[in-house]
Amino acid sequence: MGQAARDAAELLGQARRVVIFTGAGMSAESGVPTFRDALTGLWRQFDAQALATPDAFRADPALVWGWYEWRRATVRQARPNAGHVAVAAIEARVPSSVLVTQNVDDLHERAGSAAPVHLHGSLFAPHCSGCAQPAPVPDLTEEPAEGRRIPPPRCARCSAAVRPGVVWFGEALPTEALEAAVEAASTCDLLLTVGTSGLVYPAAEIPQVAARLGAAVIQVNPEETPLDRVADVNLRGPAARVLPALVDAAWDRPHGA
Ligand code: BJW
Ligand code: ZN
Repeated sequence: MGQAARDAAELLGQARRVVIFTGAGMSAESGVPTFRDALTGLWRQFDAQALATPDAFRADPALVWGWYEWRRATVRQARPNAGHVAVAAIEARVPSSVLVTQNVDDLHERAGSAAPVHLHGSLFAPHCSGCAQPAPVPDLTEEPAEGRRIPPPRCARCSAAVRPGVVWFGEALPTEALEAAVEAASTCDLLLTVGTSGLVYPAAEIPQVAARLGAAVIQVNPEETPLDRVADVNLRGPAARVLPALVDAAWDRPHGA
């Protein structure tokens, strides 16, 4: 084990209040493409930053709804990886820990995390674009409908188009979730950021808030990110390998062994 890994294990083993802050890299090893790699195969002709906007949905609802149907199907076929399981293990070890995720999948829940704070909503909570009434999640299509336009269902109450329950560019984050995340980051002694590019605001402020108020910050990411300079320890590697090793080193083995 290298010095960075030993330092991280020491910090985690001693922390009383931990915030785990996750992004798309967390689910990459489950086969869910990251946001910046989101448009694979037939979707490659589009731009994710342009599709994840209210304007795109207004201009071509079937294109945007089809993309989200395909992503929902991809996530349903995916399984939590060893990294998600390690996150749930940290929560079990440190009772006053808070999991804050930017991810719109449900892999943390399926790995045993009881109540992740979802800053960017969920693929599984569509609602009406007119009256905001929650709409039922559509049935699983047999195959992910890659590259297909699918017209969104209509709201049972007002007949406006149903939209994905995610936060698009230019939209406000859910107030309760953002407040819970800021509160947790302001009062933790350790923040563990995993698999996020740290490019999208205001979510990217969360690790910065923790650091500014004196918490230690550990980052897990195979690549460099703007959060490198915020982090006290950078663990360069994939979440499904690095996180289980970190948990083992923090609690299951004597330090220095
Ligand atoms: C691995 C790995 C492995 C790979 N293990 N790691 C300040 C400055 C400039 C602009 C702004 C600003 N403040 C706000 C803005 C505008 C905008 C913004 O931030 N733009 C930037 C791009 C510049 N922000 C907004 O518009 C936000 N709203 C807002 O500000 O509202 C203001 C307002 C207030 C009041 C009223 C009205 C308005 C909303 C942002 C919403 C973001 N939504 C998305 C889409 C969700 C739905 C969907 O999924 O389709 O959320 S965008 C997308 O990015 C998604 C993600 O949650 C988010 C973050 O991405 P993430 O998770 O970091 O993924 P990637 O792909 O970027 O990175 C993956 C990382 O994993 C990489 O680093 C890899 O190396 C790593 N990795 N394999 C570990 N195995
Ligand atoms: Zn409606």
